[in-house]
Amino acid sequence: MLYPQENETREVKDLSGVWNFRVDRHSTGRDEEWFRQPLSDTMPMPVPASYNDLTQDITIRDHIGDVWYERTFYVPSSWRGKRVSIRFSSAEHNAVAWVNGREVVAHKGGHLPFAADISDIVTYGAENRVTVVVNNILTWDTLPPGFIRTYDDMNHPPGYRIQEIQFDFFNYSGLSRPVVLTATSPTRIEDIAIRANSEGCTGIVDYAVTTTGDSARITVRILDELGREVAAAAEASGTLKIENVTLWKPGQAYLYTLEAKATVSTGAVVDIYRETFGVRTVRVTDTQFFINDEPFYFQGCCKHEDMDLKGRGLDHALNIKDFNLMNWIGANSFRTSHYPYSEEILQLADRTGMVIIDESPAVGMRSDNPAEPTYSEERISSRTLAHHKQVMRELITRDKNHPCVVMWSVGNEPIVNEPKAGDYWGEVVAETRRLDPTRPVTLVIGDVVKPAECHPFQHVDVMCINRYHSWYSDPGHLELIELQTVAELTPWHEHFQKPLIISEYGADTIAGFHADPPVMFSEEYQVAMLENFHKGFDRLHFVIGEHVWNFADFATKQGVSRVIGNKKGVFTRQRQPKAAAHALRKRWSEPRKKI
Ligand code: GCB
Repeated sequence: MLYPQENETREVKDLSGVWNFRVDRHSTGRDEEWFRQPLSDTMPMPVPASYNDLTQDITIRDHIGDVWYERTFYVPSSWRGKRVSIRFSSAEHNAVAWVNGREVVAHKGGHLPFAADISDIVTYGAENRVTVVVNNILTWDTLPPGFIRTYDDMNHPPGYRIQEIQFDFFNYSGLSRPVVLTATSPTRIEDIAIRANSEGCTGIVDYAVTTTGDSARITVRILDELGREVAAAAEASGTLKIENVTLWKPGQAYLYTLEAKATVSTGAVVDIYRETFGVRTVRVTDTQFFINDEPFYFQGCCKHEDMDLKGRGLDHALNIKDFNLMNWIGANSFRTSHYPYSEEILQLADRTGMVIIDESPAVGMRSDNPAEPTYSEERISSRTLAHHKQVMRELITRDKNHPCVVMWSVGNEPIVNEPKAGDYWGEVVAETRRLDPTRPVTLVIGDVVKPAECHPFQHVDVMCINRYHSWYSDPGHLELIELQTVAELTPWHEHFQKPLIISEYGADTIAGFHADPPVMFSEEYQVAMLENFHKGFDRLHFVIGEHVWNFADFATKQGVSRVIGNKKGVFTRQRQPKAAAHALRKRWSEPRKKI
């Protein structure tokens, strides 16, 4: 699914702004067909934004179920005869949309785009209405999974229920990314797939342009950053060569543009799309990760899409600040923990040379009852697997052309030691590889098990392991970290002969709390913890990366171990540095030495 683009053949109308919003408190809206008429009893709500933190009403923040969004929009008369689509960049987590009372699209799963052709439904030169119901309920069949716990006891009112989640971030919901209208020719470029490699000084660009509508002749050309044509062809698919290619490198981005044109039999150019891409190679050995045949060491922090008030809502100012902070701290990469981030974030990464591990929303795949298996028809089932494969398809369809994406992460911290974990993750990894044989695949694990008990890792290219020595285990004992890191990680490499990234390590830290000698939750403790981990990493030749948990403090569900959210950020939620940010900046600005 191509990103909405405005050019001489395509128009985009952004529907961002203040929409009408109504919480469906008794789940009656679908039966009462609220989409038929303008919504009543609404309140204003911005799009894009998560709605949860924007009112003073705790029942809206914690609402379980449907919420309704609606707005009117104008379709210009000049769009008559065009293919008019409505595109939602994401809705957390399930949505149905109606235009002028007619259902146009239903989508399962958050964080990924969906669209509908509404050419025959809209009224041209007049006002139209879009209504969207967004549902935030998570079940064992969704990603992330969750379940509704209903109480039947004296301590809870009749029918009392809560949404149980098994992940550590707030279940923000709503229309968190833009909704746009697009107008293109009915014959149009539907997709462009680009795989760009290099051989010596030559860039090898395999491309395929697909169209819908009447048959069209496709011509393509590749432009460099100065707009000079460096290759061209008159076929919809093929291989193009770029002589003296400039590679896309970490921290030194270089983007080419593949311009595709669709021409119909009259000779008219009916559609143009310009897709940026980078030429780079990615390769994994048993101890290293190569980008352009140069060893790459991942250094950075895992992130969240998270901010005060707007939750997970797209915010360009925040994204620019985050990239500037990552640059300032010396980070060269991050993982989109624990779901696909907005397309706009990947565009920034492409442009700045930030390296991305692109993660699916498969987080919290664990049984709620240790006596019961995770992988069974009651929990993570064949239905979950089918949906997981569908999500990988949508993710790869969306992100395949981004040079910043160097690896897919199929999930975070599932149960790994049940024998069926091997089958489940084996299938997800195989599907991911089938869809994209050019990028390595990883899975992030957190459980402390013996390597032989970790069934999914036989299938991945790179092992990602989260470790919290001196925090969740041996709290307060900083002196154990280096020893435990070396002693525990070495057998993983011996067993699997694959490189390893420490994909999370960190300490909750309240900005402004100080204690020396260090005490948990103080800034000094966070610094000392990270430094002790680093001593361990630097002794291990197969460790190919360190991603601190987390870039910034973020909102979570409430619980006794969370003081107004997770405080493991090296920046506060408002993006001010804790002492750890300065310490990381020092480490990451110096050449890395392995002992
Ligand atoms: C983890 C999870 C992450 C949590 C983190 C923590 O292992 O992957 O989502 O936020 O630990 O702080 O506990």
